[in-house]
Amino acid sequence: MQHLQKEGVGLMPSVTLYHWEPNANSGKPMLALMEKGVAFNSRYLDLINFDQHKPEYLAVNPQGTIPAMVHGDRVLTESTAIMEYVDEVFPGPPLMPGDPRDRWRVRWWMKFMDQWLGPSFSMIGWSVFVGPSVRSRDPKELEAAVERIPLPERRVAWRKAITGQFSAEEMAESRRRVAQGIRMLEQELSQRPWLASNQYSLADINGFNLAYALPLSQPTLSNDDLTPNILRWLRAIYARPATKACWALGRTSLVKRVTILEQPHIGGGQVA
Ligand SMILES: N[C@@H](CCC(=O)N[C@@H](CS)C(=O)NCC(=O)O)C(=O)O
Repeated sequence: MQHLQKEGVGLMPSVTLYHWEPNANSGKPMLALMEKGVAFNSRYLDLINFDQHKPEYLAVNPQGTIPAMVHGDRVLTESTAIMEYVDEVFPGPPLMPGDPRDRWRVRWWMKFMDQWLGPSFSMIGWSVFVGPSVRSRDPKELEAAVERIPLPERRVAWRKAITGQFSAEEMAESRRRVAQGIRMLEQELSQRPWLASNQYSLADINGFNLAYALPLSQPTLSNDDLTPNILRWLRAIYARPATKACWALGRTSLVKRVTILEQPHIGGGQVA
């Protein structure tokens, strides 16, 4: 599928993005490209179908993780680094602020989300969505699929998701981090319109990919009564045309959760 926006009409895009849903790591470069108005060939890999471990994709990224972006003869991996590349290489609205302290804050939040908060969101997502999505398949086929995964740590994550064996301790730690992350986001967003500066930036793109479904997935921790600044911020990002176009590419119930943000008020007592 080809996404031709402002600049790319009539031209073959020089960018190909291999991605899954507009969610977490895949959604970061998708949304950055769309915000910049960069045309790209979209190559959807069905993570639940193990497309990311098939030879065609391993020829692009031997680690078998998504996303990956091809720009001309360059192959780029690591979602946050790809976003920074996209912002620097292509024209369009800048997604990094000019002030050095704001730039530091963008990078601080992205590191925090990528290394500390994101893996906890991911563990919860894998235990409630990815694992249950594949569990009913033939166990022999599943084991063969897991054996083909190149990275040992991803094999471990898949096995735990399939068998529902994330330990009570690691799930409790993930829940603790999500709760703390929500408090930190609320505090930061009470100080300025966007997460890291007064302009929309890569930190907001990164954060939205992590937090877009918070009022649905953590209704007792994040709602209009308890975290009004997070809700204001999520709705402002969801209202952007690039976000709407990006999330329209979603195919699963996972990303359809974003429509909760269309509700004008999500109260503390409301569990959707
Ligand atoms: N640090 C990498 C992580 C990439 C990654 O692990 N992506 C996940 C999806 S969010 C993946 O490819 N999982 C597939 C698998 O483990 O089989 C990035 O930010 O791009």
